[in-house]
Amino acid sequence: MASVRVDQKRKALVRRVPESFTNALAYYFGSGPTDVEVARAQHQAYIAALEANGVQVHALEADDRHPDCIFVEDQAVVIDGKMLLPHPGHPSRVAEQPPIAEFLMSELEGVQTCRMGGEARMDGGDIIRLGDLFFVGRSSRTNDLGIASLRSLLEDFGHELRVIDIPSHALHLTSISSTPTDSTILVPEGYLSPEAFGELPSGCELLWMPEEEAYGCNTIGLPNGKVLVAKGYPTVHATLRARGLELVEVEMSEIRAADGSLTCCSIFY
Ligand code: CIR
Repeated sequence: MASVRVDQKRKALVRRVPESFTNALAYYFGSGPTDVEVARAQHQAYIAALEANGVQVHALEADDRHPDCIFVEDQAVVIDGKMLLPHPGHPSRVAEQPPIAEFLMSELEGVQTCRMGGEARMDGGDIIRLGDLFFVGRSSRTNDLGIASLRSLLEDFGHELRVIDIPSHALHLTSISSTPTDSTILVPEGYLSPEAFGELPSGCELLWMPEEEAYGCNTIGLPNGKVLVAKGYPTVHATLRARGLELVEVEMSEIRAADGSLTCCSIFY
């Protein structure tokens, strides 16, 4: 989940791969997963990598009625002890939310929870956080009413929100960017303009990657200072290593086939 700072990533919620995973939505990076057992093995390795690097993981059971249910990031947004339950932007994904919301409400006892109403739409995958500065993608899944709802939550904390228009050849903001550290944003050429993020706080930098490594720009900064990355993106890896970061690589091919990236598969809380 891209809405918590690196130092806040102690616990994560994931959801197991359903038998129906081959029916997951796939229009961007992938043309659909073909092998559920391989996807399960990759997902298990992802969980193991989080656990080996300081994250306590809870896995919810899969729900075969929801092929995209592993992509929990889209379903709940936890920010500094408060929770926003977005109305997911794709109708087929709306019913994935209740067990996720129920689990988080019991884990975060008494958490202040806002639900999105009316025509507001948002996928959690449209949010990234750089320290206490937030960016949200206006995308095919996230509309202005959804953004207004996020903005009102962030105003309670005094956190700034900047809106970025996501081009039609990308699904979410997290599909094409991430913050491997609280001072670094990875972003591919060919998707966003250099001005899209605005002026960054001092000491922060935008790292532009080649367009063909767009998928590799989604990473997870781990609480022990290492960075979880997808296998196979040499410029992303070399750029992060050159900044002294140690990488943990996981194979994501079958999850990418469903347009899912590393951050999509967890909610940190
Ligand atoms: C979907 O289209 O909704 C899923 N197949 C992929 C969701 C990926 N989630 C994310 O980027 N946060």
